[in-house]
Amino acid sequence: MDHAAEAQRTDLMTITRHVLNEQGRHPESRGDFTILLSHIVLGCKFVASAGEEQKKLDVLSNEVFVKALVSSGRTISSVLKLDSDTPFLSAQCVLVSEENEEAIFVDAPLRGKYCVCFDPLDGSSNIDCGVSIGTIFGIYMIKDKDNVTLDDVLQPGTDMLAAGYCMYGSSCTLVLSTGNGVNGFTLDPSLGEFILTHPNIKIPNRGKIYSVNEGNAKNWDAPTAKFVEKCKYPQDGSSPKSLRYIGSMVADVHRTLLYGGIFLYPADEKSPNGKLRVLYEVFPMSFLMEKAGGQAFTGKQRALELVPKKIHDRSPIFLGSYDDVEDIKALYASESTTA
Ligand code: FDP
Repeated sequence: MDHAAEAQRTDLMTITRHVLNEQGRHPESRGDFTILLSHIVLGCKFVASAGEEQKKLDVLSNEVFVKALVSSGRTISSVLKLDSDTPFLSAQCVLVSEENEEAIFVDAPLRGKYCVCFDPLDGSSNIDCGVSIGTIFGIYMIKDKDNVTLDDVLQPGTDMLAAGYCMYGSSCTLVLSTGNGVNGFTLDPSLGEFILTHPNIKIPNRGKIYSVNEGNAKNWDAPTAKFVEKCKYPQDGSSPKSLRYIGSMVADVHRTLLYGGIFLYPADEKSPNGKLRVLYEVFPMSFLMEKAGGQAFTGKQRALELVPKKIHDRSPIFLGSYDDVEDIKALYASESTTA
């Protein structure tokens, strides 16, 4: 019997144990972050197990995450991607309305010191055909507990403390960074626990895949068009890259993180800010990419240095392997010098 292998197999690193270990690196910590995260994990488990429900899965996910976060007693506000008709209000929340998309301020008795920005079910146009979809989240610390405003969530991505996503697919995988590396956990349905299966994920420096909705190509700017042209017809003797585009951000980013390459949702003439939302798509995924050794760029700057003006702002994004993102940065730089 291989005792070392057996010992490893039975030494289960659950996500809670992992976060508690991380907490040990911050002696001042009182465990609030661990509690908050365990509520996010609960929301993910619920969504993963929700099969044929009466309610649409995206509506249900909204409700689950809002209630899980409010009841954690560790959040002060949450920003969600909401459909105009999403009925999510719970008794403990105040709704701050900006048209139909709002931030929720948690009532004082349940208030904590964290802001959570999340998309409870990203890629929801894929629900009915069984394609992998996911929850994306980013966590910040509030600035001043006695004076909480929307500015607490309008912070640059560089202020983010932690970010992650949970992908609901052939297996349920939660990828998390609390600032120190990136780790992937797979839900073991028999245990009901996320177990560390992908420790210390590092994205390859260069990849063989590009991922973009090429249906928008006629409206792209010159650097994006040139970049994709080079992926298909490289002039340096390298092989052409493969195109893989699922159209579900969590699935496309997960593949990019594990296999390398680049995911892009660029600006185009019709959508000068691209499509993806800064607070709960661009920032968390950019944070994970950087922590895994990759890069994230908007076409103008490092993505995490953006400062959103509104909670549902969008931004173009190019993220993935370090060298692949360097290539698109060089194309934008040479355009600005020739312009
Ligand atoms: P969806 O519209 O299905 O919710 O921002 C949401 C998103 O999916 C991302 O998950 C995905 O990467 C992107 O939109 C796909 O957009 P296109 O259909 O325009 O390619």
